[in-house]
Amino acid sequence: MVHNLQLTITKDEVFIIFYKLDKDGDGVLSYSEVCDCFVPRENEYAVLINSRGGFYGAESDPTKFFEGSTRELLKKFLRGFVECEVSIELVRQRIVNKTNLKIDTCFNQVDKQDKGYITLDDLRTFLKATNMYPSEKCLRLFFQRLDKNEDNVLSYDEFITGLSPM
Ligand SMILES: [Ca+2]
Ligand SMILES: [Ca+2]
Repeated sequence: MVHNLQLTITKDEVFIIFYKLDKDGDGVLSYSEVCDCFVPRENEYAVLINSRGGFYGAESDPTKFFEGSTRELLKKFLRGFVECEVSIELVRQRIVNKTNLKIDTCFNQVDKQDKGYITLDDLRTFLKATNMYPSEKCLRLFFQRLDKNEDNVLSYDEFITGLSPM
């Protein structure tokens, strides 16, 4: 990919992309895991991209796939993706190092009824109680980010893994 797109990227950054995309943590990226990365979270846009026809040209050289402008956007996307993940990682490290916060205590704070998992409602209620009112969209994106197996609840493991440094 690096050679193909002539993208400058470090080993750590590749690791970060891989770690984020490998949802089931089996060490390989499946087709659907890769697709997930490029499909917008907003349903309206997801439908647009998913209903678009595929590229089934006869081109055998992968460096010639996609138009120049699409390739530039792809590079921009990957760069942005990495930068975003890196800054999130820094926030996670700061949370743990500076505030001495115990993430398992946090889990219990959000999971008020001791269900052993966290729902979107739990998270909303918790944030409200701490005077934080994120937009519904932000709240959902954050929740989806942590909900790796997409069953609409955050297990203890998902919560801890999502908020702990790598
Ligand atoms: Ca995988
Ligand atoms: Ca889950």
